[in-house]
Amino acid sequence: MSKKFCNPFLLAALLLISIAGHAQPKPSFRVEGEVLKPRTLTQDDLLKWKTTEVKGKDRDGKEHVFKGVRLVDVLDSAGVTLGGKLRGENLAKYVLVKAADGYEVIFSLPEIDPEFTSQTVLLAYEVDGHPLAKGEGPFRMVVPSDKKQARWIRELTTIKVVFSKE
Ligand SMILES: Nc1nc2c(c(=O)[nH]1)N[C@H]1C(S)=C(S)[C@@H](COP(=O)(O)O)O[C@H]1N2
Ligand SMILES: [Mo]
Repeated sequence: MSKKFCNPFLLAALLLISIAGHAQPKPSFRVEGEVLKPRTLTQDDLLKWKTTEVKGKDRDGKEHVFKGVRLVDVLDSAGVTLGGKLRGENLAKYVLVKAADGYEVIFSLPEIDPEFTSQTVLLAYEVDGHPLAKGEGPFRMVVPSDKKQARWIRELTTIKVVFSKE
C-alpha cells in the first residue's frame, strides 16, 4: 500500500463510504417457483427492459399513469411456460404474488399472456412521473382491467409460479 493510503483519516473515510454504500441494499423482488431461472430483480434491472405505461383508475377515483414493466416480461425473463408453451398441463400453473405485509393475490397465466389476452398486468415502479410512495412501492401491481383494485398489490416482494396439479 502506498504511503498516501496509510493516512488513518483517509482510511476511516474510505471505511465510512464503503459502509454507507452497503447499508441500503437496492430494493428488489424475487421470481421463483416453477421457473427455469429463479431470480432477484431490482429497479435497475427493470430499467434495462422495455417500459410500458398504462392508465388506471386508483382508489382515489382518478386516472393515473403508471410506468413499469409487463408482468409477462418478468415471467418470461425467468423462463415461464408462456406463448406457444402455454398449453396442456401448463395451464394448471398460476402466479402467486406476495407483499411485505403478507397480502397475497393470484393471476392465471392466460390472464397475463398476450397470446390469450389484450389486457396488461403491469409491475409498476412509477406513478405520474414519480417513484411509488413508501407503503405503496417500490413495486406495485397495476391491473387496469379489474374493476376493483384488490389485486393492485402494494409493496410487492415475491412472484411465485405454482403448479396446482398434485
Ligand atoms: N400489500 C397490500 N396490497 C394491497 C392490499 C393489502 O392489504 N396489502 N389491499 C388490496 C385491496 S383489498 C385494495 S381494495 C387495494 C386498495 O387498498 P387501499 O384502499 O388501502 O389503498 O389495495 C390492494 N393491495
Ligand atoms: Mo379491497
